[in-house]
Amino acid sequence: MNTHALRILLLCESFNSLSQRLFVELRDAGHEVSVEFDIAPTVIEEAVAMFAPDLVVAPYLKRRIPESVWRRHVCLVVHPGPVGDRGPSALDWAILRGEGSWGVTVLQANGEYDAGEVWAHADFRMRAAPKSSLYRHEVAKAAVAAVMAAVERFVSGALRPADRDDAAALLADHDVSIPGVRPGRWQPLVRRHERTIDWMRDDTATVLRKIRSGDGAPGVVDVLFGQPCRLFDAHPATRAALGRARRGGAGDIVGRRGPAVLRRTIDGGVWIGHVRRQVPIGLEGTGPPLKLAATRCFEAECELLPELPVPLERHVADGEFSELRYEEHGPAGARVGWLEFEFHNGAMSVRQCAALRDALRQVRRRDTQVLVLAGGHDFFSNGIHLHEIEAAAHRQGDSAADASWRHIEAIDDVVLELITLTDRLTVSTLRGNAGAGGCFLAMAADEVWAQEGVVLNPHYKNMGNLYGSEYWTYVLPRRLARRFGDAQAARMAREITQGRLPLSARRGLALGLVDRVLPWSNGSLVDNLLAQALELAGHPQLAQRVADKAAERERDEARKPLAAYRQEELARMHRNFYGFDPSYHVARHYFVSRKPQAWTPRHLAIHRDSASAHAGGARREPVPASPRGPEDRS
Ligand code: COA
Ligand code: THG
Repeated sequence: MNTHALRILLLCESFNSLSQRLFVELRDAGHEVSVEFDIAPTVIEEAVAMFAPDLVVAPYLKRRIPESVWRRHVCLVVHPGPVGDRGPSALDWAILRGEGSWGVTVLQANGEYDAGEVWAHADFRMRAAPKSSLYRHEVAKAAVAAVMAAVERFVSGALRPADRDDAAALLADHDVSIPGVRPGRWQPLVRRHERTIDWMRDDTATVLRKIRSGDGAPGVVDVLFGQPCRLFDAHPATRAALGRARRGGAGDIVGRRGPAVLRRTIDGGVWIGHVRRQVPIGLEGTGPPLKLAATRCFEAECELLPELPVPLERHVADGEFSELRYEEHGPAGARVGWLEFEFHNGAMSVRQCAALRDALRQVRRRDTQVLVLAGGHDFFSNGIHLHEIEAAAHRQGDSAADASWRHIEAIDDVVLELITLTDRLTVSTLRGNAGAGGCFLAMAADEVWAQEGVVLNPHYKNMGNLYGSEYWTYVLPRRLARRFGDAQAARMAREITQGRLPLSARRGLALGLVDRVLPWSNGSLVDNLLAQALELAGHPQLAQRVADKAAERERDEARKPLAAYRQEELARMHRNFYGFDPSYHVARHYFVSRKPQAWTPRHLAIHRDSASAHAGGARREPVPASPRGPEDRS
């Protein structure tokens, strides 16, 4: 047990990826962590009074921490900018200005935004990527490093922030003018016109910078097919794609591929993957403005555009934008198939599920010993596409329930394809987070390898008590049983799915949900993963493992057919979709509309849980018994 365990209150706008990441890291480090959303200043005051935290950390907060709180507690704000930077649009500006390096600063809240004393900071090199992607990778990693350093400083009794001299030197390094540890460079909120694209003037690099700076929110206000909308998810187009597209001038839409439309710029072109249509004035009641694939949002218009497909098997270096990509590595007999599916936000529509299922059917005919399901760069998968489903509620002759049903059948088909691939080993590699059905999709493979820092949410309950499918009732207990035996597995599966807390990759490893955690290294993650997959493919015991796997599948099928698991899960899902209790539909509507929450869920706000408040005790969570057996436990 950590003798310096602190009670840490996380204050955030919502339980987003950064908040979740800090939550799991702080808990893994032995601290007792509770969460409160910024509902109102009085709610924050109440939470602080109930939890009596040693430390308050604000990873994602847009409003002021009340004076009554920061005067009495050390409140550390995580600012996604380097020392000296201040303001609400830090990363947006860094992208717009093309900064080469950036950072995260942990500073103490006081009466002025981001002007308090610096406790820790960490820097990173910028990458040409959307804001959301930088936020999920570089910012999250730097934030963890800086928060951990600040917490250590707090624990070690150095209750003062970094030495004033130290901080002053840092500020000088960063060319900040205000002396005396008073960071100075205030950057205001990015205004709409600062991102507006001038298609007649802006080159491809500028267009990409503008769209990336506003991704995933608030997007770039523009017009497509005469309709006002916001643009997201932009990728540069290759010469090859432009050569096959319709002719046209800058600003013209000249082709489509998968979710995206191709738009010419003055010196090339960009793919625009996702858009949010502005709801016309007077029609606000017709539903929330949803972020959807561009080709889905403008279905009729896109039918008139040439489709510009690319083959599934491609090398990454060709730079072609596409959701699916496959390549092979290694010698015959020890070959690895590498299948990436880059689905925006990890959300999987019926179209995307079908494409992935077809890709799996195609690549299973290839002579490979290991198939890697590489997911996407930012997410492995977040399960069925909730925005698509919501959109169906507003389509004539369709409904959210019907769309949910189609989606769950489609993703189940993907999982089935994977489970029944018994003539080789399969590995899911998690380069980014996985949630809900996406987590169980990963676990349907023989092995799960995760990058350090990945956060898993292997549960559905947060989505209005959704029961879930994706054969989770097969794959989750199966995984746990291999490590802990049948009886334990059932209990742990219940705790994981009912507890509905995020888990770090390391915690996943301890629980048997993950088989390998890849530590940060200087080399590329993909190279590392590939090297390990090649080693597995060439392993002398591989043939035996594959034979064992096929035999296990046959035994499992005889004991209870996969069709039975699916049928039982879908019977429960049918009730969620079509039954009397609308919880799932309500939760989904709130999720896709990004409606502010009215309260913090009880499983996060443990200070509101009377049993544990003031007890100082750790939260209950799935605990694997010692692998040596229960008798060893005392
Ligand atoms: N369908 C559609 N969109 C999804 C999605 C899904 N299943 N999962 C995530 N997204 C979108 C969010 O709407 C958000 O959109 P944005 O581009 O407008 O920002 C974006 O992905 C990122 O989501 P956010 O919640 O901000 O990301 P996060 O990394 O901070 O949190 C999760 C990740 C998994 C906790 C959260 O996205 C979640 O709960 N997703 C729902 C999972 C689910 O219930 N799936 C359906 C059951 S199978
Ligand atoms: N001290 C205190 N509370 C804080 C911070 C602090 N709360 C979180 C905050 N830091 C994080 N940083 C900022 C910096 C600027 C703004 C918001 C959070 C900001 N907000 C605009 C406003 O309030 O008018 C609105 C902008 C928006 O809509 O995003 O400028 O250091 N006590």
